[in-house]
Amino acid sequence: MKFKRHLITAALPYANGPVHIGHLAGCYLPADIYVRYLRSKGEEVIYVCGSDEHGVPITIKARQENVSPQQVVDKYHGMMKESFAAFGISFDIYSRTSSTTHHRTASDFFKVLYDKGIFAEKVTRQYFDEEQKQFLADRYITGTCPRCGYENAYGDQCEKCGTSLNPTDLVNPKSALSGKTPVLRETRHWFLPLDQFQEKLSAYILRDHKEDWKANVYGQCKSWLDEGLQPRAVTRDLDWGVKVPLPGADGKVLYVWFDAPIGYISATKELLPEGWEKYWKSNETRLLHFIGKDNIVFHCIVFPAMLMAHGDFILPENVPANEFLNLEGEKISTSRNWAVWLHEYLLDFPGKQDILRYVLCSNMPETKDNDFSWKDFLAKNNNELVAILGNFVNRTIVLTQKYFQGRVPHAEILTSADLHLLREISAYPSKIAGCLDRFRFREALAEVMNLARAGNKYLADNEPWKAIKNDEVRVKTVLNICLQISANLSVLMEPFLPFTATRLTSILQMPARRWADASRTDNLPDGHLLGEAVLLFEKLESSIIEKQMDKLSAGKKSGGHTEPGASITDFQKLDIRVGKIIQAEDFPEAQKPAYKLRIDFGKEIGIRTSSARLCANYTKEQLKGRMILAVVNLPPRKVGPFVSEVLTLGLPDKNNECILVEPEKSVEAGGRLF
Ligand code: B3M
Ligand code: ZN
Repeated sequence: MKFKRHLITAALPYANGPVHIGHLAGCYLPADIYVRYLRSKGEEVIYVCGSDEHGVPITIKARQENVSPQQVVDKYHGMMKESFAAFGISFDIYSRTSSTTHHRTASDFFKVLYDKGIFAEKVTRQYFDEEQKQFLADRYITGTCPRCGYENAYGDQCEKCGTSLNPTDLVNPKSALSGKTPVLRETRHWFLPLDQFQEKLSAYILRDHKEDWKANVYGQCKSWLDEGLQPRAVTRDLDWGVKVPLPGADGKVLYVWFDAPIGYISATKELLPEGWEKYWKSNETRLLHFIGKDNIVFHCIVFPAMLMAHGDFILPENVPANEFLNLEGEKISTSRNWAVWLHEYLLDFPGKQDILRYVLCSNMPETKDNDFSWKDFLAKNNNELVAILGNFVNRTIVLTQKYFQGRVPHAEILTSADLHLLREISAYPSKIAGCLDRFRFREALAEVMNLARAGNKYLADNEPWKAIKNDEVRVKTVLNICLQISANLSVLMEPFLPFTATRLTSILQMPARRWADASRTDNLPDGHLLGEAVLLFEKLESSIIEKQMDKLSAGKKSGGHTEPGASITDFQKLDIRVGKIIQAEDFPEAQKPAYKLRIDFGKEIGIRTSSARLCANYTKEQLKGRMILAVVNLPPRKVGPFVSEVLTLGLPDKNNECILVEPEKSVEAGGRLF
């Protein structure tokens, strides 16, 4: 191979929600398997990823949750990072695009293109919300679809008929911020002239990578190229993102799809402040982007065009994109809460991450959309992991403990069937590697299981539990071979089932081995002492299906994922105090009816402001003098023109309107809830 090192990336997930199985199966798991395989071969490789913290999805979530975009990304970045780590996704770095390094890198990248005169500057007319005084991103405009008449189509797409739209195509456009009809206003933006890269991109994709890119990826690229590429705006009117580094560009940021892929470069810089350039600027580096199919055009066309325009960086060598994973026959949907969330799985199946890794890999949507179902999850655990892999290893270890005090017996006389099996065993690493090199993860995993199957068949054919009565020599040979298979399995399963591989290595008391070692049949020397036998997998009860299905349909009704459990220290972080309302005023600027309160929390905390939605149950007069509870150590929140410093606590009445929480007996203002 002409490459000296590998730079592997997985799509930067938007930090606007937790991670679900669709994310994992789409790119993080295949990339992780691939990276672990390369490491096992002793290759020089880094795996970089991070949170995509810019763009409209984040600002939408912030509005929904009534917090700042920074609060949204802080919350989800932490949560996503934890989930990935818990599932053994072995990033060398998991960074984030709000980092200073990223802002500088993205801004410099833009500046290089600008100085080279790459961009076309254009003034266009875009929808503007006069009430909110801001330009509207496509997703913030709804209206009637000109194609099918659906009334809630978005400015970029009608979700009913699938047509992609421009905001100006909508009949009766409305701003999602104010509900008002927006007006068209002129605004200036910078465009990347993709049309000027048409020829270079065609050569890069259609000529250089026709053979090695996956058919689904190549097909999408070809149809884009056949249609003819158009210039694309790379800036937006938004106040959240990387600022456009030009004078007079106030209120403008880089389009999220311009800055996000540069995040791969920034993350590498953070990981290797001294050594990052050899990864991005050397032809000896093989750059691979693992992504989902909705990101193909950005990674295969837009980002390569940016890299070509810049000139300093290498191009992606391959972009192994997966299709989508469905759940119980339906599209996974965050908004409808039709998903299996990783943080919830961890609570329901602690320590069983490898089962999910196994099921997702064996159903990976490599060439077409695929389905995850709980019934299949149960079957794959019980009939494959337990019955084939676990059972083989367990029988091998238990019999060795029983007959040979846990020491590897010497292989005595080899029959022709033994020799045949040994040759078969030796061929597995290259067979599995052949699948992985072509990004055929399902097939690769199936081959690992075939090795365990071969072991089971060998045990069944030789019946050491019977042979022990009159032919101990034969049993020694049989168990030696089974132990060597187990040792090789621990190496070959590692990319797929890293937790189980670690457990098996410790049962075998085997020192670390590389991929190539798995073609040997002497990884465990004669007389080597094994560790304690523990089960690698356990049977699951069929009741888990019903439980998980109930959870799915309940979640669908409530329409929100549950958050991970809080610890007592989480709770103790909240400073909840009793205070006395000293003033209540109308708050006409609030979006929903509310009062502005001034609350006295005693000497230590003093007087604080709070915006509170209490209008349904209390008049201003009724509030004055009342004792309330409030969280006093949250960041202050801007509510329109007013700064709300504390969060007043309440309970819902039957109309879901707020009732205050009051101390049951008289207490001093300032007391802390415990
Ligand atoms: N955040 C979209 C997504 O999560 C986008 C990927 C960026 S990769 C540079 O699907
Ligand atoms: Zn439509």
